[in-house]
Amino acid sequence: MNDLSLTPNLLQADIARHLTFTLGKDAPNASIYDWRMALSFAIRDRIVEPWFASTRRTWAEDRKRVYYLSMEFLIGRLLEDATTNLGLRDIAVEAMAGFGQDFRAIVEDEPDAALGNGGLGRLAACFMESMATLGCPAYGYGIRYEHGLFRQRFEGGQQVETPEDWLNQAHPWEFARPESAYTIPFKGHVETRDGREVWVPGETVRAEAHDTPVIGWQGKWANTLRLWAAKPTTLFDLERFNRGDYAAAAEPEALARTLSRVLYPDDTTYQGKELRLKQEFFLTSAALQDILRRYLAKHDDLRALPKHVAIQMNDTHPAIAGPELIRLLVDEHGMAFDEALETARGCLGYTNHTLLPEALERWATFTFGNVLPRHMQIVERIDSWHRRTYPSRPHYVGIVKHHEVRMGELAFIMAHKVNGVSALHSDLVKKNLFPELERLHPGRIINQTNGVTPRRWLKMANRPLATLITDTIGEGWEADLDRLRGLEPHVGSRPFREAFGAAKRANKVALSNWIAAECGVKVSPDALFDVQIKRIHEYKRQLLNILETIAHWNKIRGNPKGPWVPRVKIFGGKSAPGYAVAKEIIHLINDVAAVINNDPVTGDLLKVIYPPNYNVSMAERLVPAADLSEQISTAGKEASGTGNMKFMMNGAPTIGTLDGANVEILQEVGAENFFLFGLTAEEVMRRREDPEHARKAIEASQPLQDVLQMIAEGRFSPGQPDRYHGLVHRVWHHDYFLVASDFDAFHAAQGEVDRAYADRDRWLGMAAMNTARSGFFSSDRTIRSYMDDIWGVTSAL
Ligand code: 26V
Repeated sequence: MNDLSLTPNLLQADIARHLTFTLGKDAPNASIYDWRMALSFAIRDRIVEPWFASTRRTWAEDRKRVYYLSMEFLIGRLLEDATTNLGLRDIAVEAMAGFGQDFRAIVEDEPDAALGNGGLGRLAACFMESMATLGCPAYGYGIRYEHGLFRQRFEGGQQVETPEDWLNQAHPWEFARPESAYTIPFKGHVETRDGREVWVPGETVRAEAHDTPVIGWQGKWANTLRLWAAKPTTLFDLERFNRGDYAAAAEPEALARTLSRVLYPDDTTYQGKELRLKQEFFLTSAALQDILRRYLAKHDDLRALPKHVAIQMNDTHPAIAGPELIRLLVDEHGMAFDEALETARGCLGYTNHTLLPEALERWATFTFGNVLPRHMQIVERIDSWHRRTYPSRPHYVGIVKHHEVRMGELAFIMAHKVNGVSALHSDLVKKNLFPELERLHPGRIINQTNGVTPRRWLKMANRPLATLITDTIGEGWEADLDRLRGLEPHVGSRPFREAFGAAKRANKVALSNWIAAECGVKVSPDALFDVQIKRIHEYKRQLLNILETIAHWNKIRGNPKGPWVPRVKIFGGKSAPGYAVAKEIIHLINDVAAVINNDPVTGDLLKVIYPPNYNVSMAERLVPAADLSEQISTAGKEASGTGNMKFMMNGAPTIGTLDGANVEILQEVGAENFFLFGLTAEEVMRRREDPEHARKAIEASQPLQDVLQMIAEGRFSPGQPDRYHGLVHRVWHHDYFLVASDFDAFHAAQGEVDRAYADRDRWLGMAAMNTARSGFFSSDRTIRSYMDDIWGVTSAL
């Protein structure tokens, strides 16, 4: 609960005490790091009580718990988030000012916890916050990677990756729990003893828990994010050490630690790497052992597990949970196989986050059987059980096919509910990904449209707008986002629209200053800020955006005195280190930026900005300052998108295709407040049937021809004119993502954007309508729906 008795003076006393006794620092010698730690500990102290209270309540009331298993939690910074949710922000600002310290600077000193790649990991973080806000008893289980997603630099416009090092500094939000540890077995072989299968592992690793409390809005409930660190089971070879063989002595430790060393940075193409499979099993087995330990502390009948335990698999990465739970029930607790299978299914849910065939996990049976020999047997038994139980299953359907274990099919068969993440995507999961399994199990696939937490993405990140909202409709919208509809009657009033515009402008001024400092480019806060931030992927079509930018530049140059709307095109995002085409697109954007930003003819009318190392904290700066949200994926490819929702909440209309959750955004906000363009998912399929689609589209579009010609001639790479020959060739001849076919429609839609923006009053109305109608995209709505439709859990509040 919001602690009304806390004053800046009392908080100051706590901070001073931590500075002295926890950090051992004298105030005059304290660095910003010391102040941040002292403040973080003082805030953390306020979380512990509600955290204990929540845990005690869950035990006392024997509540069903949710376990969210995810290889990624992209949580970002925690200090400002915790302070905001506890309602202590103003007090913290004042307390720090009393020490001569700037709260903002301290907040920004915190490194991001970048334990995820993108959308899937950030969704897990938003879900954790919403589960805490809603009083849904829950644990998140993940891996405590020593190195999160790599840091990105540009050298000569090209992406260079360096290791990320967030644990270099102490992490004040976690509690190490060395007593909560489990042994994780790998490899070895399976023996039959007394008619039972016994796994004799070849290696073991220890999984040690590290707990981070996750505090909900107003501190009413707190859950735990439990991340596992890998430790050796045998500590250290003293004999080798004494012989002077220091490297060999530390070998078991080094080997074990590689398991939680680094996050896999490739969310594009699946590669059957043994270490990745080991990481997945490490997380899953530790989580399941912990779940069973907690359950057996109060219960003895494991058949009743589904009444008390809901386990959600975030994509197929933890899909080994099915076989592992069966193994624990059968091998360790003596349950019969079929009963164990049904018990496991009663607990498990599976969320699918992608249809891209190249991202779907399939393990060679050789690798799988080598790392997890017992699970290989269990998977085959699950598959034959399914074949027997559903005799009409077509021969080409199954978990094990062509010497591969297909994790999607495994997750599907082992889950009582399977969900997609937007209406369109869930439809495509049914029709294209699992059509046969959908027929055998009608009703198992459901939709749960994603959402984002309005506490972080509106209340915290956009204080000017949050203040205006509260001034207009009062308090309470933060945990009941549908109330934003109450803004609608005000959108017609000019003073409100102007206030909305003033809030946006304040954010744009702040961003312009940051861009000047970080990128050395001066941009006008009156220009239209057009933002595309997300992982770099061909299907997300950053290429379409930069090609259209060049076409726009050409138009301005053709008539420099025309009534142009000044634009700042902002890009942000990382490419997977091995994704050559994505890296080429990054290079092109930077090359184009260098030319356009130095063109005296276009000057302030067009700038291209690409700040390196896009992450959660950068998103918190960019989203509130955006005028236009770029959501331009090839229809049918973006499962949902969640950035699109953040922009909408923050009053940036979308220019976008009918893809993922854009479809639902359009439906909520109305066509008059959305810039729709491009082929639909069905049209995309049909268009691809014409092998000449790209050539025809290019030949029909003079602007596109000009742009491709300029790139091919080296206009943006004068030192190396053939730099983009491969890229241009691909647009002409291998344009799988239909950049050419959607180009003219996109170009025209951008013209519409200019016309709308030029009418300031009209634009402010559109922007405000986006905020007013964004209530549906709160992750609270999503979580309530998971609780009702999948988990069967009720709120403890
Ligand atoms: C795939 C793989 C393959 C194995 C190696 C590691 C790894 C890591 C990530 C992924 C892809 C995950 C798919 C993903 O991030 N999907 C995104 O999920 C968002 C949340 O549902 C959704 O909004 C995005 O549209 C979707 O692309």
